[in-house]
Amino acid sequence: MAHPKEEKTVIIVKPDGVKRGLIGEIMKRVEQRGLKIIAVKMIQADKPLIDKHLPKSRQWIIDVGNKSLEDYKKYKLDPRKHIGTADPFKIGMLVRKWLFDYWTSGPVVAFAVQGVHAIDMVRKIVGNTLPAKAEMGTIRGDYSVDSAILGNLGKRAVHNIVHASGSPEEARNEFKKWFKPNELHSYDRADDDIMF
Ligand code: FUP
Repeated sequence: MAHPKEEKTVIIVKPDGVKRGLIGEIMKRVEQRGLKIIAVKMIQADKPLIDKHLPKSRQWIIDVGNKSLEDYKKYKLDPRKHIGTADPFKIGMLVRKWLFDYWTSGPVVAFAVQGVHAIDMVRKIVGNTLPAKAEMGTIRGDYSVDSAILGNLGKRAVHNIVHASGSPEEARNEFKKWFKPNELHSYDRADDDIMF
């Protein structure tokens, strides 16, 4: 097992985050938490890269569909009227298709982060997947109110500014897809000895 200070995760500022000038703000929040940025790159993603990045499992697609359906339930709206179905798998498949357009609509900035409980800490900084549900103080909560219902109405993915690996397995896979081993750097942060 890697030392807790060496846990690594991937953050990707999505095209809306880049176009809104939020790259620096996102990096600042990561760095001020005591996490170390060990790689940074700007990429214009294409469809094959995003196809590799997005999970393909039936369960992930159903989970995405269910995220939408929870909102319809909460606001007592009928998903059939917006997107013609209430089937989580069908909704998840539609969202997966819209995600290609979103992810390739401009450059993204991928950065690799290392530090104590990096995966969970970064998820906390990023906030809930759906900005309308994200807490204030998180990136998604502070910079967006977009929702699944609004996205579906516009036949587009939710613009949630940023992606972050959700688990150690996801982080391992995302490192392979977004970075070459020689793109990851090693250095000491000056505040390391004081913080820990
Ligand atoms: P996250 O890890 O927070 O990015 O969330 P997921 O891996 O579950 O990814 C699902 C992606 O689908 C998110 F970017 C949000 C998007 N989504 C929509 O665009 N519409 C929906 O109704 C539900 C999810």
